Amino acid sequence: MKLPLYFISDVHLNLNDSANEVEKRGRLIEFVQYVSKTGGTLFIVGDLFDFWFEYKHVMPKAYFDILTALNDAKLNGVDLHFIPGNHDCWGREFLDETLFNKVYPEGATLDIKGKRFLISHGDGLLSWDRGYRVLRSVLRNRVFVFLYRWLHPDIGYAIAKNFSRNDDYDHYSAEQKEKIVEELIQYSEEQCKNDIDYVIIGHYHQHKDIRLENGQFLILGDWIKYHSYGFFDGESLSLKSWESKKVEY
Ligand SMILES: [Mn+2]
Repeated sequence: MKLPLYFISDVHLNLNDSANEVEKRGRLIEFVQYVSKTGGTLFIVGDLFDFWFEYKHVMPKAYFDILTALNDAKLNGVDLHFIPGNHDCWGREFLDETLFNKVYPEGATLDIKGKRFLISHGDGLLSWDRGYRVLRSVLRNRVFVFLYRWLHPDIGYAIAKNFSRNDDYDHYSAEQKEKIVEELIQYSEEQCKNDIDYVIIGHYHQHKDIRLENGQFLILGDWIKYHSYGFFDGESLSLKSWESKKVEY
């Protein structure tokens, strides 16, 4: 595995070109260009796209700028690894073979430099997510995907866009957020008792770096509010916020 390792999640790239979206993309491309200079491995831990659905011969053109930046980084020697999220788990050959070096549909457990990493998007982990876990298995079901693929792409994307519009990523109260984090810490503690050193997830749009008794737990934040990324240099794991580093190179 090429070091250093970078981890990002929950960019939620949209199909529109609003001012916010343009700013978000500019920032992300700058980050990807930075990674391209340092080299290493970039893990995208889900929900890079607010919606990605790939047809046999068709893929969305709205993401051209990001796809190009990622491909440039790859041509420069950066390895690109992808853990699909709940918004972008419908990739096919383009994501699996053309863009990414490796895709882990169910998350990854990896041994790197003597540390055992557990990396997953993190959706469906909470005890009260039971209904969501059923929905999740339907949405990832082969029959569902097969049928959805028969919709005209413009219709398929319009439906998804509509769904996503109501998806406010920061609608939990402070109390609810705390409850979520508490439960996720319990989950991570369990994992770290079972020989995992680092648990890294996204999805919850919270920005947390928590030292556990037997390990460390990162919730990666997002690229809507935090512009955050996990960083492992071979020695230690940290959670950073992206500040423009243009002047440094
Ligand atoms: Mn998610």
